[in-house]
Amino acid sequence: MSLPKAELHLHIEGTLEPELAFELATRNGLTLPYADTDELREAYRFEDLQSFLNLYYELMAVLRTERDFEDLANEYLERAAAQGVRHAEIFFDPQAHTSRGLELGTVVEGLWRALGDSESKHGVSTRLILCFLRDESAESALATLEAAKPYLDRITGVGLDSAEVGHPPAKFREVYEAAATLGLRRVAHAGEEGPPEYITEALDVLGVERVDHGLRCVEDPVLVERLVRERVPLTLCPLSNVRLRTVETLADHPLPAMLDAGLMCTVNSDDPAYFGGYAGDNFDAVRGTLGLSEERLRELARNSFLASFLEDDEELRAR
Ligand code: ES4
Ligand code: ZN
Repeated sequence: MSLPKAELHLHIEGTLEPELAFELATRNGLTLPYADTDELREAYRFEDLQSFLNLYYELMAVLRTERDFEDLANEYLERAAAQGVRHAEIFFDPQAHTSRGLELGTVVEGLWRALGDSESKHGVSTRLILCFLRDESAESALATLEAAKPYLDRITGVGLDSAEVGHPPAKFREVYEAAATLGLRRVAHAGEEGPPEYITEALDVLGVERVDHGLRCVEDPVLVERLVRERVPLTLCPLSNVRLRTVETLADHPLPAMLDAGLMCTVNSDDPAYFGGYAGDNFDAVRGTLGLSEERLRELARNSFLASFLEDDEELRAR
């Protein structure tokens, strides 16, 4: 099945497939602590978000040049297009690269080499969303936003990711205010491993327009009612939730109940190279295991365009 859809929750660094990781390591004269792609794939058994993040940050070391970021994004866009993705709002983690000595320009220019002609080459329109690492300081986030100023013509919004528990949204109030003043759109991960209160805080303190994951809202009926009333989009990532053990099995995923409650859900892939599938694979999984009707699947696809940062005319063309 290849329903036209928009991908709204995708970390570009999480699209690094083992084959490309080895190719880039070789190209950059680096040695990975894994014998081959099979051995690397063996390491993709995660206990929780942190155990995944450890590998995610470790493997990023192979990304060094503009061309590396270009190749990474091109491979993603090609795979996404093959699964019906017509529009992709792509997260990237500048601090994970600048902390290794890379220039922010290397990352943005490299990604842009692929994103710049994605519409003509892959039939996929794109937006870039700069994410702050919430387990780094608020000062580091502010410095990152400052460093991004020369590239704001290519950056649509800001997000917040990495280790959630212990790093509540309010820690980033100031940088989100600054981002809003610069005309940037705002999203944040909340309620993936963190409590429902973090979702409320992301809305009230950071002014986010969408909540990434938002899964744990189901624990708080009053919050669910608010999210329904305000039509706040949630960018759910079912296969990610299974791999990071946020839900026990896919069959236990609350997506059907969330849709029945009237929440504006979207289905996305998060870190597809690590979690076993791209956007279409996530759609197939929820259709197969959760038994969603064709009508529900069409609703999810429609929501993905409505919740996107496309302008109305672009949105109509994309779907
Ligand atoms: C992430 Cl699944 C997830 N959660 C939070 N931060 C992330 N960064 C990359 N993937
Ligand atoms: Zn994510």
